[in-house]
Amino acid sequence: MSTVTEVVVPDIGDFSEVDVIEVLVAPGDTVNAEDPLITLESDKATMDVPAPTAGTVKTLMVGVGDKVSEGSRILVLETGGAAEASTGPARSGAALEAPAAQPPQTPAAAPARPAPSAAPPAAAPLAVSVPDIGDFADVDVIEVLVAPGDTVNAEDPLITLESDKATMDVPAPTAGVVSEVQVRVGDKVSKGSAVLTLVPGPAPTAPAAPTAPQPAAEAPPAAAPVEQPPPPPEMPSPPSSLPPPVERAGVVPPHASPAVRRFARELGADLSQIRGSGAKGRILKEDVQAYVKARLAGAAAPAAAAPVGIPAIPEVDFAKFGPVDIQPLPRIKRISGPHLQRAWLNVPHVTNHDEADVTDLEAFRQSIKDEAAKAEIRVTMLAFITKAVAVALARFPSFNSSLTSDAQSLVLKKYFHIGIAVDTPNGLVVPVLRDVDKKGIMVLAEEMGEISRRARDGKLKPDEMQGGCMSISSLGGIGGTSFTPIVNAPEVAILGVSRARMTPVWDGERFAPRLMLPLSLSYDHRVVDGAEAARFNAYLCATLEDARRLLL
Ligand code: CAO
Repeated sequence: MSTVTEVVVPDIGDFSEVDVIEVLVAPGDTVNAEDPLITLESDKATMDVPAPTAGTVKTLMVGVGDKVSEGSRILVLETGGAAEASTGPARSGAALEAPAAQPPQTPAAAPARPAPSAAPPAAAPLAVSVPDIGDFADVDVIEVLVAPGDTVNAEDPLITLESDKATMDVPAPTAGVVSEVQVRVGDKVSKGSAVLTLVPGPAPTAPAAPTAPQPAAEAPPAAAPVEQPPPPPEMPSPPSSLPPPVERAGVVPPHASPAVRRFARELGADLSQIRGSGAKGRILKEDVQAYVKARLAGAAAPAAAAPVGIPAIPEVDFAKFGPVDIQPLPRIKRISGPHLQRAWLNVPHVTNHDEADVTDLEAFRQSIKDEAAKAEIRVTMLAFITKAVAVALARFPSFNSSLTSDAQSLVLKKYFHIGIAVDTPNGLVVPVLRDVDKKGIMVLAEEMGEISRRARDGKLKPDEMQGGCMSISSLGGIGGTSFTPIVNAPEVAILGVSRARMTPVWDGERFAPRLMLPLSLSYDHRVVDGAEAARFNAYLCATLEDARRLLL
């Protein structure tokens, strides 16, 4: 039996009206207990609100840019029954009755620090300790932002702490000069742990000490929604039409302290584009600086960057024409959308259409179906097509390549990994079958069944969606006569498969009924010429027409 649970913002200390900077789930998503649902950011802390229990998101009540406080409604979660079966049991059953019963996830959201005015008389050293950080203890010090001799303003960040759910700055309780620092990166601290000694003094007129990462600026603008990290600048081109690997999928938002986030925002740097060099990939102030420098020098804009100046589609108030309902896109679509657009804009696409006579192959497939079924393997045409693509890639190496970032050379791959687009309730994902050239049809069919099952259950691991040489998008089980798939860049070709149909084919004397399989090969015309593509597709057809060729 399923239970409906309303998830609300837990105790976030003294803070209220905190910005929602990321919404990490969409209606229909299944979540495990403790999975982050939304990310909040105050001027001192960034924190995730986790799922109190496993379940399926039914209704979402917040969006990026909303302001929330303790008790604000976030979403409705259906727990138990089918919802829980697919996601595993919640860590704590109590949450079923008490939706917001999670401990505060925002240890530093309310640093109970002395007010700036509480500074002792001038020159009396002030011991600064870790404020009330909620239920958390032994939290990592991930950054020490000041050194002895530094002058700080009240509220300047001194150190940054990080638990598994929140990143928070400990701010200066008053302006002054740091006389001694008592913590180091890597230390673990709890409420009351000594941080440093400060000799209070008048607020400096200049910006804070050079090591403090906060530029002296007014409240920053609201954070932009965090986009999915694109590929690093050295990658030949971004992922594309098909959903990107999970680590690019925005499942893990960029990791950075509030001070670094603020710093990045003020420089207009998109954190999602920056690769963190800190522990666990955390983005440091230096990473933001390096990124901005590189952008200014033009280094971060690869030759194949998307063209600029494309006119935006004008916004329309659809409600003027009739009733409307606005629903957020599922997460996978939000992630794959920008990659599809990048691939579409970057890759000059051409699609070659051909047809393979698979009459004999289908007869062979039918003949082995029962044998395979005994081993619980479902052999569909796709297993043969995948094998044939690997054979064709060996024959036409330019298809098994990627352009380098300067678009001057080809990276030719000596391995044969094929991505298979799988339709899931939340959108497309593209798991990759490895070393297809070394595997037989039965093994490929078995692996295909396994990865599609896990894709549909949302259980694929990030590395299972990486490293593909070419992708296949098969709509053969659904229908259609042809389509134009978008190349999954940095791959250079993708094969679209439509439904095979019994067709009258002229054999020189008469029309014969033949099962014809439509194959639509989209390719990057910078790498592949039209004639080469026609040859590749014809070779593929010939291979499928005589399965013995799969052995060649
Ligand atoms: N012609 C005729 N019949 C076909 C066929 C084809 N090209 N391809 C599959 N079929 C048949 C299968 O044989 C199966 O019938 P039986 O059960 O009688 O054997 C039935 O259609 C269903 O097949 P399937 O879709 O379950 O299996 P598959 O191996 O062909 O495909 C998978 C697996 C995961 C690729 C597919 O389920 C899927 O998700 N396809 C959608 C991919 C997609 O959305 N692409 C669009 C991307 S846009 O760029």
